[in-house]
Amino acid sequence: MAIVIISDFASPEPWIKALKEADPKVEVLLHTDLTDYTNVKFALAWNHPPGIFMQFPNLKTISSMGAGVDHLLKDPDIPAHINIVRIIDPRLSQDMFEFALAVIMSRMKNLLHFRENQHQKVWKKKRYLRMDQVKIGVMGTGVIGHHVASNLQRVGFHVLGWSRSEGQPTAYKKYFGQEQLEEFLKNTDILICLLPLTPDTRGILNKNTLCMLPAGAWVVNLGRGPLLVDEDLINLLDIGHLAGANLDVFHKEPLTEDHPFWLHSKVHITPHVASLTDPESVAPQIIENYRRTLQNQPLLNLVDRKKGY
Ligand code: NDP
Ligand code: OXD
Repeated sequence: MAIVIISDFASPEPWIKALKEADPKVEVLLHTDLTDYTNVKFALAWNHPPGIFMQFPNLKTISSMGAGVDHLLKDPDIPAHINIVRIIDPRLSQDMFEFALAVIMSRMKNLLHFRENQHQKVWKKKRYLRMDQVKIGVMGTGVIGHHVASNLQRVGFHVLGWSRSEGQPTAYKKYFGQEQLEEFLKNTDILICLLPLTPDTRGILNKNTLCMLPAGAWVVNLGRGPLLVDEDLINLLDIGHLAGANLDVFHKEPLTEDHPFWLHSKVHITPHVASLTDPESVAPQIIENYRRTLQNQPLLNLVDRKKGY
């Protein structure tokens, strides 16, 4: 019995090391080294080859290597009886907060603008914004989004949140459901999108919704690329309704060489690095789910396959 890693990672060694350190007794194998597929009950996966899970007749649990599970749920060949679990990790949430804060501050203090001016040897002052002058809207206040929203509020921002359901009371003002989306967006100057990709959220950042943001708003997509309709964002940047965007996630990753985002002066790209799963930090929960799988016990961080997140 072993944990089998099925990923597109060039070097899965840090994962193997972290899992072995968390429990030296557990065997960890790469699927490319497997000879006997019948013995596998637990897989740890990221961007697996489609259909591969059909080769494991006794598989019971697949753990995502990250918070998102869209990479798994888009595969129609994962049998319905297989449990899918995901990563919930305070470090992942905190790293996301730090990234969101960095992006927001660089927008407010015009750091990207001055970097451009530096390239042209232009010395020109521009007024900055203060925390009390911008409203931050966090779209998707789940585990990560809620941490980001609460901490932005704690450091002094005016924060709004939006999610599918009303959920627990929060210190920041919370909107929920389609009916309250417009009110949420109308009051948002910097939009931080932390939604999961599901059939309901695909394309949710489109010309209709982005037009609801006030003129001069800034869009930050940290969730998944297909939440955004790329052409609609470019149009609204070009006509000046939106001031700029930070994009960390894309329809196709790596972003294709001919994509207009690369050379757009108002688009700022990072290569899906807003918050990276730290193998050391998450190994204990993976080992625990492996143990629970073998003992037929309820799993941690189980995904609702019907909801899609
Ligand atoms: P959660 O599942 O904890 O939270 C998802 C949130 O989205 C919930 O608040 C949920 O609402 C809301 N939501 C889902 N569907 C809808 C909908 N149709 N309308 C409105 N709200 C909706 O996820 P996490 O916070 O752990 O992670 C969020 C996403 O962040 C991941 O799925 C992944 O795509 C992305 N991510 C990106 C990283 C990066 O480096 N760029 C790193 C890590 C994660 P409700 O509360 O009502 O259920
Ligand atoms: C994740 C991610 O989902 O890295 O954890 O995007």
